[in-house]
Amino acid sequence: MSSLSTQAITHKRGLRSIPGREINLETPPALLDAPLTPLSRFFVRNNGGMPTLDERAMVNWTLTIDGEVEREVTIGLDELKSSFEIVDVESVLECAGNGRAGFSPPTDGLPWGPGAVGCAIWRGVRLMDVLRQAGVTAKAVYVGFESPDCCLDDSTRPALSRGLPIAKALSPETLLAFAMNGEPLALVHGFPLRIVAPGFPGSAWQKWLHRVWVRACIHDGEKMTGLNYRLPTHAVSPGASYDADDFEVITDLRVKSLITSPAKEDEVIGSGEIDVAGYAWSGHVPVAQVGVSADGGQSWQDAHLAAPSSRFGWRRFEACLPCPPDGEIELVSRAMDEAGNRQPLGQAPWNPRGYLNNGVYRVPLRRRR
Ligand SMILES: Nc1nc2c(c(=O)[nH]1)N[C@H]1C(S)=C(S)[C@@H](COP(=O)(O)O)O[C@H]1N2
Ligand SMILES: [Mo]
Repeated sequence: MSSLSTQAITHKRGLRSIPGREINLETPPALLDAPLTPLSRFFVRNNGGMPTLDERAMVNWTLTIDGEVEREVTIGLDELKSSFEIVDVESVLECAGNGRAGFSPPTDGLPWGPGAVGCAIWRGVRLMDVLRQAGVTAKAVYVGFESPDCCLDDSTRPALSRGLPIAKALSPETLLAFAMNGEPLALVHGFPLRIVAPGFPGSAWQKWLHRVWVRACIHDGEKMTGLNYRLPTHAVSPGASYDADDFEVITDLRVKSLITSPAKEDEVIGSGEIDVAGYAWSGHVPVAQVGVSADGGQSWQDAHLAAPSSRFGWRRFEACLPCPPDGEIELVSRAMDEAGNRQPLGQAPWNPRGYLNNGVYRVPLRRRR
C-alpha cells in the first residue's frame, strides 16, 4: 500500500478490508451501535485510486458548474463557503451493494456484508443554491459529476462519474459537503468537496467533486450505464439472459434495518430476556415500524422506535425479547416503511450486480449451558 493510501486510512479502526487493489472497508455491525457513525468507523468505497490532493493541488482546487446553465461558474472552496448559506443535514450513506454477499447465487461486485452503511451529519452548501447562481436552463434534466480519481488498471478512465436527476439536484437536502460530524471531510471521504444525496445510494454521493455538468439528457458518465448501479425493471432469474436497456438507474434506497447489539455468536444465558438494539432507515419513504424476533422469525414483537431526529437519518430501535425456552436463538429485525414495504425474510429480488439486498439481518446467538 502506498504511503498516501496508508495516510488516508490511519484514522480507521476495526474495519474489514475487502480484498482488491482499491481501498474498500466495511464496518462490523457492532461498531455501528452509535447514533452517528464516527469517522474512525465509517465504511469506505473507492471505485479507483484516490486523488493526490497535496497542498499545492488544494490551492488550485475549484468547482466548475457548466453545461445547460446561463452563466458558467468556477469557484474555490473559501468563496463557496462564504457565498452560500451553510447547512447541516443528517443522513445515512449506504452503498447500493451493501449486503451483496447475501445473494444466492453470488453476483458480480464487491462481496459486502451488512456494514457498507453509516450515518453522519454532513455540512455544506445546497447544490440548489449554487445551481441557481449559474442559472439552470429549461433544457436541464440531469446533472453529471466529475472528479479526478481514475481506474487503477487504466489511468485514462475516470473511476466514477455519477449524477442526479435535476429535481434531486434542486432539492434542499442535496449538498456540496465539506465537513462530516463537525470535522473537515477526510481525504478518503471526498475532501475537499463531495455530493450528499440523501435517499439515493452512495454511488450518487460523488467524492472529490470538481465539476457539475448540467445536462439535457440522462448523464452517461462512467458507471452510469449498462448494468452499473442499475436494476432490471422486471424480474431476472439467475442465469437467464437480459437486456441492459431494460435496466434503470437506482434512485432510492429500500427500507432496511440492522441489529447492532448483540453481535453474531454472542453468548446469552438461555433464559430470561434479551435486549436487542439497532437502526432502521430507508430512502425517500420514511420508516414506519420495526418488528423483532428471537426465534428466527416464528414470533414477532414491535420494537420501540425512537422519534426521527432528522428526515434522512436512521432511527434507533430497541426491544426486550423473551429468550426462546428451547431451540436455536436467532435474532431478526424487519423494518416496514410508510408505504407498507417490508424487508424480505429471505433475500431481495436477485439481480445480476447484486444491488439493494434489503433482506432481513439475522443474528444467531449461542446459548450458555
Ligand atoms: N469520485 C468518487 N466518488 C465516489 C466513489 C468513487 O469511487 N469515486 N464511490 C461512490 C460509492 S459507490 C459510494 S458507496 C460512496 C462511499 O462513500 P465513502 O467512501 O465516503 O463511505 O462514495 C461514492 N462516491
Ligand atoms: Mo457504492
